[in-house]
Amino acid sequence: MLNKRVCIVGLGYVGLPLLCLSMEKGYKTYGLDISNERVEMINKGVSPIKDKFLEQRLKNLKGIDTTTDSAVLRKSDIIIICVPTPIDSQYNPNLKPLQSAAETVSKELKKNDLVVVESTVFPGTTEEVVKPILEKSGLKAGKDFYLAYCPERVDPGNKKWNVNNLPRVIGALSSEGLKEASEFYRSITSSEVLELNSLKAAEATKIMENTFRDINIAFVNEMAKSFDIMGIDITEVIKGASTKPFAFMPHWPGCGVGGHCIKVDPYYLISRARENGFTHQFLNLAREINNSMPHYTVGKVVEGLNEIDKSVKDTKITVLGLAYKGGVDDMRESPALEIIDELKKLGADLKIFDPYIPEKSTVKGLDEALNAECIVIATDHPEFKIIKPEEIKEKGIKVVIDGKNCLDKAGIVSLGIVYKGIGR
Ligand code: SAJ
Repeated sequence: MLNKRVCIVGLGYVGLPLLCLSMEKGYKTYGLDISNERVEMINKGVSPIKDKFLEQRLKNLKGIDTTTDSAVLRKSDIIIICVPTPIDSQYNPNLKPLQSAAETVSKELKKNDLVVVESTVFPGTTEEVVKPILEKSGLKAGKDFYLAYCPERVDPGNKKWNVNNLPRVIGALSSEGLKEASEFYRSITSSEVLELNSLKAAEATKIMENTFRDINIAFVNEMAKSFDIMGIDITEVIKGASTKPFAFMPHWPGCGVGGHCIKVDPYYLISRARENGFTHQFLNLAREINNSMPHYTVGKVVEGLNEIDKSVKDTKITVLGLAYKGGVDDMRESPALEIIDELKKLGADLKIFDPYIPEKSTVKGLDEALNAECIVIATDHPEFKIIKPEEIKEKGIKVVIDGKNCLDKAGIVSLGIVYKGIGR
């Protein structure tokens, strides 16, 4: 297998770690991306993605060979497509990056190549969208070249699970393709590689994993709204329920669900099922509940300021956090952006601070950010979790809206400051 040459198409948070791993395991590995800037950085051993693990790996790699020239595919036997599969403003799947990557691969496809798609798609995409494009090469999938699907499971910022040790599932068009793909993935990961009986089963696996997470978050978000009215601290209840050693899996309420996975993937399934005449009521409801959380959080700002006889208009409010989750610099689909938009419309005198995204922050540091009458935690960055109640008091902050339930509520309330969490 090691004599096979690998090309990773798309060098983002999925493709780049895979390129590193493939090289570390001894494969001659090329990288292909559309961004010159990204390719130049990577070839210098610099990661375009802020991730300590990845930055270190790139620094230790010798002979990094990435390019924007698709001719590199002619030198490759195993081609792994790791391009984004976003949604558009109407929440419809946007397969353009995947289609364009497939067009590029198709032009250079050779007999006996193995093409693997890792991007998250709806069941049927590899067979109905990617395969026809690849077959424009004149080669027949399953006969002249192999076609497989192996969903990416990269969790940005996760210290425990990464591309080296994540279990993988694989589906392929033919049994030979399944064998080829499994052999490759078994040669690079220390974990289980499960062979599934179809491309669609593998595509549906990833969608199910992430949809499962979305509905569980919607469940706790709805419970948070209900418990808030009943004066029950939902974080206490989740801690309580988590002592049950089976059949309960904690998820946490918050100001909304962001990111390019959990918020996006359910729409891929919803839209595909709709085309097949099935309506996912439950998935749609979960998306509605999660999409309602940014507005719910702004409602808490209005309520909190009302308690000190103030309105949002002209009040000094700081939104802490732009990223969609703590510890990352990714703003894609971030609920913070919706909260900011709504507070701006209400006339707030707004400051924004995210230590991971200084270029979009309106202040340079946390100290300046805390010069406000009201603060709104929109991202659970570690730097925000350690903000002490005494510090809040000292800065003269009167209202704290904790969109991630990550601050010391009791301490803040004991200092006479108005605290509103999400379900606490
Ligand atoms: N969130 C909640 N409550 C929760 C968990 C998350 O409100 O209990 C919010 C986060 O704040 C964020 C969004 O949901 O805005 C998504 O958070 P996430 O932790 O799911 O992070 P992602 O989007 O990076 O999801 C990735 C996914 N990994 C892949 O798709 C390969 C997902 O499958 C993982 O379950 C998730 O990481 C993880 O477990 O961390």
